Amino acid sequence: MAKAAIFLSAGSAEEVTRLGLKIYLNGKYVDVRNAKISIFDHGVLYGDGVFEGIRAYKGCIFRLKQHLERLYASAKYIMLKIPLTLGQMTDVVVNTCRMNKIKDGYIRLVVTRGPGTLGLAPWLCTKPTIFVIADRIKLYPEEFYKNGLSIITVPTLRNLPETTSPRVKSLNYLNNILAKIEAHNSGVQEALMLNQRGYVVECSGENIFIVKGSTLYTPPVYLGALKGITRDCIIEIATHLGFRVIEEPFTRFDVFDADECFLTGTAAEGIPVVKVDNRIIGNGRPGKITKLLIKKYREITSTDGVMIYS
Ligand code: PXG
Repeated sequence: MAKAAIFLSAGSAEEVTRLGLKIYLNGKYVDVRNAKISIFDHGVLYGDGVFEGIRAYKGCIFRLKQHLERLYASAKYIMLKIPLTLGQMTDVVVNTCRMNKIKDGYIRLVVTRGPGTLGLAPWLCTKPTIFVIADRIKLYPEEFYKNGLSIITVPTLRNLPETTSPRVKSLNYLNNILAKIEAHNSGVQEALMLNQRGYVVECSGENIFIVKGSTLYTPPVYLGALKGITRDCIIEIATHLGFRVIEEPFTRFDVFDADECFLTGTAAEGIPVVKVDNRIIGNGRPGKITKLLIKKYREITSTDGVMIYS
């Protein structure tokens, strides 16, 4: 069985250095070799920070406003004040893309609590660390889109809403990383994560949709799913095309019984799922509605966004 994982890769550390990437770090654009942060940074010591993964298509940054709004909402939840306005952050992201001559790429925006002491006390952290990486993207193998993914349900649960809100895109990704390892060790590409009551929540780095007839179902965010920007976009597209979209809890039974299934995320876009826990979904091929929505999504990504080059 294929051991391939869904991954985003900028290559090895050497390759990245060779590319001469310019990184935005705390107000300066620095060469990747000089993009260094303190080992006392609470982002490193405690995963105390937030991040976003954003895409650029044909010189435009897709849904930048929504990503930044989510970043600021995540930061607010963890009581981390980002020392840039949304407008300033927009300029930083655009400039980082420009400096690296990005037309089609992946942007990683990270804000941490900043350097502090050995001890949790976040109020001893002097100044948040902000960095932005804008790099070319290595797309997922086309065969995933053509033939669909096989995924499994993993024992690791999605972070529960009763703990730190799973709506926060925080630097604490351990649960999802464990889930990813569990899937990888079973020879599949993604992990389906449930909550404590057995409801389907999402995958380790993507939201999930199932299709029954001409109705789409996706778990409501209150179950513990991230409010994915891609998820929202797919809901808009599907609704516009006249499909019903229902956000309500469902179980693995509903997934096995679905006609179609697909995942959504900034990196993966829309990706069909054809097998879950060794059960074939629908007819075992990417579904018609899935393919239509992925196609429409791709059309939108290349025509809508904040321009990098004027
Ligand atoms: N759920 C989770 C848990 C995520 O981390 C999504 C859904 C999709 O959200 P967007 O807004 O992208 O549609 C994510 C986002 C990666 C990678 O390398 C993916 C994410 C985060 C970090 C890395 O594939 N996912």
